[in-house]
Amino acid sequence: MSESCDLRIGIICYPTYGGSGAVAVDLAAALANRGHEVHVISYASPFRMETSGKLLFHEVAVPEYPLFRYPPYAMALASKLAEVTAHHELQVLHAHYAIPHSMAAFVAREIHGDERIGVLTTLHGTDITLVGSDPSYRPSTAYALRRSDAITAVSEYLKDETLRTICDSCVIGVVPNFVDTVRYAPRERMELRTHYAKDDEPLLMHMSNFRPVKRVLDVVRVFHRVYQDMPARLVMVGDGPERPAAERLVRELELHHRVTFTGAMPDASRLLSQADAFLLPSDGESFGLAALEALSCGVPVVGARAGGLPEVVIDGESGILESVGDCEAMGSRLSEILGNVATRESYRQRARRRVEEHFRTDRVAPRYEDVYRSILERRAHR
Ligand code: GMT
Repeated sequence: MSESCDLRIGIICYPTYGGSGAVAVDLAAALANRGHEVHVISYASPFRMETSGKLLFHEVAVPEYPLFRYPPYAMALASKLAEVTAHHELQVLHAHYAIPHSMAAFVAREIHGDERIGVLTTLHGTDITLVGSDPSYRPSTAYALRRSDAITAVSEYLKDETLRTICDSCVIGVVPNFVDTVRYAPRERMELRTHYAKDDEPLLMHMSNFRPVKRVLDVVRVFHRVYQDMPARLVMVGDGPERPAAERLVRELELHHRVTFTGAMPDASRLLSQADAFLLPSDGESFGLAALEALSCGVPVVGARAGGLPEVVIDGESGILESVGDCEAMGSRLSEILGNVATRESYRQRARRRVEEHFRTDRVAPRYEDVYRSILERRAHR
């Protein structure tokens, strides 16, 4: 285990429901619990952050001005970072999601004028695969990576994509995402489940921001295939651009009495623990945090063999992975599992075990501490 105690760390993230913000905030809490002083900096308080003596939040104010068609958030962020760094003597600035957080961190270091401060960039996915690789952002993303003292990616897949598309000379470590195994835990059947399914009806679940990458229409098609074999139910948690199309398909397939769209939920951990399977057929998920949360609840995951998901879900053990779009294979294999009590139970157990062995917070947080310490050691000798 790494040495514990007292680093002063700034964590920069997006505060919204996206996975990168959730990971950043959970890491901040874990580091604070391990004795570090952690300052989270963003334009709004992240949705599930609880501050304490060791865990503080600083809001970036972005003033409006008629001249600004696009208010320069990165500059306001750099100013706030410089102020917090000076005031709290931060040693490391940890940018979650490269754009524009890493760039703002270098500027803050220069404003503050202390070359010993380290900058770590953690890549989460779309900061490389969608946004960072767009010609509008690619050169500045590549520059941000080259200037970071260390770069981590949440999966081998994302590391390889970054080397291939943005920066082939970068050195990138892989630190996987992690999950709170107490909040996301297997639970007995609860009253809550009866709102969505009867006792003998398998309950399938999907949870996302309903963006095209999530392939929510495939979620409906997989469910439709399962429904041919058994009286299952589907709960769709979240909201986003593909929701109307998914609702249309549900009606076309006459599944509307079997499917519930709940909209966004700030904390779906209890509901997730009531599911019999979690569907995440995305075509380019760099990691799939929601899949990890499902596994932690003992819920097997059905998804596509794409992106970083195969690093999270083991096909035939903790879930099912098929080619992108092969809803027939995903649905028929899921039916077999759900139709056999012993098989279903062994998937549940292996799902939970996989998380306990590889993705527990107390296994992953020390790896970030190691990265911080090695950065600081290198910068001390500059
Ligand atoms: O795509 C999302 O759901 C949001 C996005 C984000 O940046 O918040 O998620 C990315 O980061 C998550 C946390 O590391 C990963 O679990 C997701 O797989 C990743 N999304 C994609 O790669 C599409």
